[in-house]
Amino acid sequence: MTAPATAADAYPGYLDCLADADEYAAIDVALGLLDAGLPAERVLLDLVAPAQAEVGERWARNEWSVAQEHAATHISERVVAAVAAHARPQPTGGRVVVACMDGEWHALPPRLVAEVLRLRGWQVTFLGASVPAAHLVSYLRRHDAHAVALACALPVRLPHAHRMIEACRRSDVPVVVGGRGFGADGRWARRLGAAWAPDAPSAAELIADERALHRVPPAQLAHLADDEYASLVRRRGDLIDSALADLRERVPATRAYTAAQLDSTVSDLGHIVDFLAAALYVDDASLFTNFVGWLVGILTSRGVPAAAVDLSLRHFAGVLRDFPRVVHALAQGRAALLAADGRTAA
Ligand code: B12
Repeated sequence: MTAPATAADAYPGYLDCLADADEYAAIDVALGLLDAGLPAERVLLDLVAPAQAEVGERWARNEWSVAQEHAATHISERVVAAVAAHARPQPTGGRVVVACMDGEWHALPPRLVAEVLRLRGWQVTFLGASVPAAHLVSYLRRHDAHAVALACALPVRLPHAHRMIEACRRSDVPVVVGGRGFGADGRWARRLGAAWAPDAPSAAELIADERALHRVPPAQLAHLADDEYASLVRRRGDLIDSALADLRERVPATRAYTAAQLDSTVSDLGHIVDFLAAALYVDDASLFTNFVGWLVGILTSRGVPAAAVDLSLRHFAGVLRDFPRVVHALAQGRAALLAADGRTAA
């Protein structure tokens, strides 16, 4: 049988390598494509990137455990390293620093961006996951960076992202942001006043375009003056405690939860509050409704009824009734829950 020459042909076999946790076979598939003449950029973006998205879908559908996801992600990282080592382009451009926002552990997506920038001639320093803002800024000051590319995969990190973007700006280094955390169309990047790129090739074009790089849209965050976001963040712990007490009262089965079940309930309640806070920060209820749709999918595939989420949304709406933007986002969230769950909430 001849080796696949296109990423589409190689994709099913490559996914099998990830499923079998066979890193050597996965590397062989990727290097085979390079040998067949496929550019390294295409191997990274048309093979490794969609396979990682599929890994996420399989985890979300509860078909793959966290351990299988970790094994597959580790292999993808090895494949990226092998492709990068194979290509070794000569740098012709200035230095671009690529980093994840503080608290952001999805390092592989910006790693792909970093490698594409390198392939296109930039000198790239990849700082990896969760870089504290102060350390990033002092790094930028010491190195003469042409631009910094900041990654955010989870919308919940947007308030941190904003602080980081501002901190980088104060050191006069142009910022480009990207990652699914900014929304599929980059709408939350525009809200924060940041230049956004949907993918690695667009990031490379933006970074090469001096005028576009320095044309920064103004942030649209006047709504933060109402203090709803800050109040919600301050009350985070109390909100989780009261929602848990409410669940225990209304759903007696939750009183018999194991420590692990209790942990994951507390973590889900934390997620609800954090996504709600992020939606308030960018003043966009759709950030919260997307999250609710996602959470319902995750829970139902694990046998947890979506009604439990609805109870907590109603609880928060009662406790936070004096906050109009919170009430609006929660109402939209409940509507999204109904749509996702395909039933009428009690
Ligand atoms: C691997 C993985 C992890 C690994 C990351 C390890 C690593 N080294 O990266 C680990 C285990 C750490 C992890 C943790 C979590 N994860 Co995770 N993870 C993933 C997964 C499966 C793959 C990520 C990936 O590599 N994607 C491939 C890239 C190529 O896709 P991409 O993001 O679209 O990237 C392209 C563009 O967005 C853009 N781009 C991306 N970054 C950047 C940056 C810049 C600067 C620019 C310009 C462009 C750009 O260019 C890329 C290439 O063209 C995704 C699924 C997915 N669909 O991505 C979930 C996913 C992102 N994770 C998810 C979740 C929920 C989590 C956790 C909260 C789970 C938990 N309960 O703990 C934690 C959060 C950790 C944290 N605080 O950051 C959810 C997020 C859902 C949501 N509602 O936001 C996803 C979508 C899974 C799912 N289907 O539900 N995760």
